[in-house]
Amino acid sequence: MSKSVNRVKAAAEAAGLTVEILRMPDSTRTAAEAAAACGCDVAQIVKSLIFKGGETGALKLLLVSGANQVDLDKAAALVGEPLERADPKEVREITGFAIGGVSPLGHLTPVATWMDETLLGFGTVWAAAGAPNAVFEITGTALRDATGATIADLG
Ligand code: 5CA
Repeated sequence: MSKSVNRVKAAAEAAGLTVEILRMPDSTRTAAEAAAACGCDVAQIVKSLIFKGGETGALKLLLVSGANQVDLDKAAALVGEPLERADPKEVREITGFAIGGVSPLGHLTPVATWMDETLLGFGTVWAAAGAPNAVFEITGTALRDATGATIADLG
């Protein structure tokens, strides 16, 4: 298992979660691909999107339902500063995850996190586990608790 997948596993265990990380035979790099691989609705896929604060330069993590597009004005109001898309190289260096495999859990650096309220509307959701073919299934409330995310209307 890759280092970044192991970090997700360790973070889940540290949070008291019993999650099974699945390595899929097909890509789960995008929400649509992940939904096809997991056999779930795209709305149940957790997009782990990294943005950068325009004032502080700090990275922010937005966990967004695959059915929704982030409303950057709403998100900026929640976060308290304008947001821009983070550069993939910086994402890799600071979070330890490459785009397509960014997980809600197991970041190298602690990151302030918000979670789309839509994700609480399902029995379970599926999130990336540190690689573009690795996922895990979790309830929305467990995901919120494990990440310490603030629930918000992000779409
Ligand atoms: N593994 C799946 C879901 S389980 C996944 O990681 N989906 S994702 O939506 O969280 O990650 C793909 C996202 O990465 C895209 O929605 C997009 O917002 C972002 N992304 C793709 N290309 C770039 C890029 N060049 N720079 C910054 N972000 C990017």
